[in-house]
Amino acid sequence: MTGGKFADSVRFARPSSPLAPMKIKSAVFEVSKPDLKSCPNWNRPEFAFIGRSNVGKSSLINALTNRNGLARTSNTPGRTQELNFFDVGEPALFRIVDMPGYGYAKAPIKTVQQWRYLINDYLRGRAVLKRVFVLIDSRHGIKEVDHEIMKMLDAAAISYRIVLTKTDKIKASEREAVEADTMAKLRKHVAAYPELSVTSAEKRGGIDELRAAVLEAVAS
Ligand SMILES: Nc1nc2c(ncn2[C@@H]2O[C@H](COP(=O)(O)OP(=O)(O)OP(=O)(O)O)[C@@H](O)[C@H]2O)c(=O)[nH]1
Ligand SMILES: [Mg+2]
Repeated sequence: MTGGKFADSVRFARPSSPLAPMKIKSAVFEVSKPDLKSCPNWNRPEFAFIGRSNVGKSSLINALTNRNGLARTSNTPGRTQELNFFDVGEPALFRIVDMPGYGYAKAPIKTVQQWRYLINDYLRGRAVLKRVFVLIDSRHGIKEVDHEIMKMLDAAAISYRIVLTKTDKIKASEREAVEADTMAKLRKHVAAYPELSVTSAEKRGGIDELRAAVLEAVAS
């Protein structure tokens, strides 16, 4: 991990143990935008969280930043409808972007198309996008619609990391099976990071490790 500006912006809570979790000192909502062209022309790196509707994107952002209610969550799929930008660090060093979900079959076709265009435009056209976190519900594994997004990221040479979510909802044996299946699938994708993050926002499982992965990507 580097020092200087980076070390000033995030607090490393390592008083006694090198394994103590790194913390994010500050995270604030900045702005919501409905399309790529209205996104501000910022120069800080961005880290986007994408995945199917209801996979737990907003909940995971709240867990990572230790800020309940920072990103709005809901039982009803389709809660996040625009690109939501959160400024992280003090002074601000990078942005986290919460995105609408894809693959929500019950939403009106026009709405689904709009989200799809927004996601594709943003992922392919955002110069400051540094890494994408692709969330996969651990109960379902990688579906065709996830596979399509992963292929698009491969083609655009955007590096991404797969994150399994909601692991508190499955048994340990099911978790092992979905981890193995997901690893086998992601090895076929050139832009996918060859490791999995396994998380539960609800029980805080894997959150410290994922936060470390985000902060390492920021510092890289
Ligand atoms: N049990 C459990 N529930 C979770 C977890 N993460 C999210 N949820 C629940 O799943 C639902 C959807 O979570 P969100 O964070 O709103 O999901 P999202 O991907 O942002 O959804 P959209 O914005 O609608 O695409 C909410 O009811 C959350 O409380 C988790 O780790 N465990
Ligand atoms: Mg959301």
